[in-house]
Amino acid sequence: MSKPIGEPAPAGETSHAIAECTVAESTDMLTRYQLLDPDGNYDPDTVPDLSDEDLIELFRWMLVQQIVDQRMVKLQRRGEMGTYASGRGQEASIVAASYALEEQDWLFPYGREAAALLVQGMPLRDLMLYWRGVEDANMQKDHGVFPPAIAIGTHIPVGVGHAWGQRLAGEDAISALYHGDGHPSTGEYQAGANFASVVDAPALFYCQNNGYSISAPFEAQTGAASVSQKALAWGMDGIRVDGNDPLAVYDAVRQAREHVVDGNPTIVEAVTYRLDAHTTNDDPSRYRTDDEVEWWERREPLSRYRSFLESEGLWDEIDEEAMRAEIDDWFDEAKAAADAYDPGGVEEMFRHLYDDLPAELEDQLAEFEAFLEERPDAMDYIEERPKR
Ligand SMILES: Cc1ncc(C[n+]2csc(CCOP(=O)(O)OP(=O)(O)O)c2C)c(N)n1
Repeated sequence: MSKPIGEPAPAGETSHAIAECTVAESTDMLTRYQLLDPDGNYDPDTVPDLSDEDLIELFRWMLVQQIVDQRMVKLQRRGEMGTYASGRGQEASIVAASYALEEQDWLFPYGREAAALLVQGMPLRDLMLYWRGVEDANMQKDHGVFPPAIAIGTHIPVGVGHAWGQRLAGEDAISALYHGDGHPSTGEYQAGANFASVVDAPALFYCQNNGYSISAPFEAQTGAASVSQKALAWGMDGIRVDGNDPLAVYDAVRQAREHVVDGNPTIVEAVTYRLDAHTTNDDPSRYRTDDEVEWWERREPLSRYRSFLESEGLWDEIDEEAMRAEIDDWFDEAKAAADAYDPGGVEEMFRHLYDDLPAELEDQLAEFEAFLEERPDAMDYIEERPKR
C-alpha cells in the first residue's frame, strides 16, 4: 500500500524509500535527510557548511519567492498577467536546491520555481514577460536557464540530452531538471530517465513532490510509494528529503550534485506541499480540505527556518521589514520594465526557433504577414500581449 504524503519521518529515522535508495555507497543520507525538524530543533553538527552570509541569503531568497508569488497572483487578478503558478509553501525546496547548484549548471524549469530562476540570474522583468507570453523571455542562454516547460514531461528528454552534451564536452557542469511529482508518470519522463542512466548523463532530476498534480493526489496518479524509489528501476540513485527543511534540501542536492557531475544521474525528491492553488486558474477547495491545508500551513518552511536563524544568533542581523521593502522595490522596477517592453509582432513566434529560419518557416511567416496586411481586421482576433 502506498504511503500518502504526510509528515516526514523524524530525523534519524529512515523511510522505506530512503532505505532502498541511497546516494553512492554512503548511508549518510539515511540519517541526514531531515536536519531541521518542524519545531526548529536540529543538531548543530549537521548544519551544512555555509557561511553566515549564505544562511541569511537563503532566507532572503525564500522571502523573494514568497513576495514574487503574492504579487504575481495579484497582478494576474488585475488582468496584468496571463496566468501564474505559485510556489507558496515550497520556498525551501525551490530555493535551497538552486542554491546548491554551481554557476555553470543549467536549469530546466517547469514553472513553479521563480526564485530558482532568479538565483540562476534570470532577470525578474523576464520572468514577468514569460508569464505574459512574451517569447523573447524564453531566451536565457546567458543565465543557463532553459524555457519553462508547460507540456508536462517534455523538458526531461531535452534536459537529459543537454546533460549528455555537457558530459561529451567534458564540462564540469550538470543539468538540473526541476519537475513535479506528476511528471514521472509521463512517457517522456520515463524515456528520459532510462536514457540518462544508459549514457551516464550528468542529469539531476529534482522533484518537488507537493502532494498533487492539479487535483490528483499523489496516490491517485501513481502506484509507487515515492518518486525517489522509481530511480531504482531506471538504474539511478534516489534521495527522498524533507522539502520544507532548507538545510536538508541544500545538503541532499549538494551531495547529489557531486554524484551527478561524475556521470551518475540521480533523482532527488523533496517532499513538500503546495499551499496556493495549482495555478491562478484552479480552485483547490474543490479537491482538498481546509484541515489538510492548515496542517501544512503550520509546517511552512519560512517560520521553521526563522527559528533556526534565531537559534544561531543570526536573526538579530536581519531586518525583515527592510528586506521586504527592498524586494518590493525590485518587483516594482521589474514591473515597470516589463510594461515598457516593446509589444512585438507576429514574427515573434518564429524568432528564436532556429539560428537560421528554415525556408518553409520563412514562407509561413511571409504568408502570415501578407494575410494580416490584406485583412488588418484579423488582428482583432489575435490576443496581443503584454497584458497590462
Ligand atoms: C502533456 C500535458 N498534459 C497535461 C497538462 C496539464 N497539466 C498542467 S500541470 C499538470 C500537473 C503537473 O503536476 P506535477 O507534475 O505534480 O507538478 P505541480 O504542478 O504539482 O508542481 C498537468 C496535468 C500539461 N501541461 N501537459
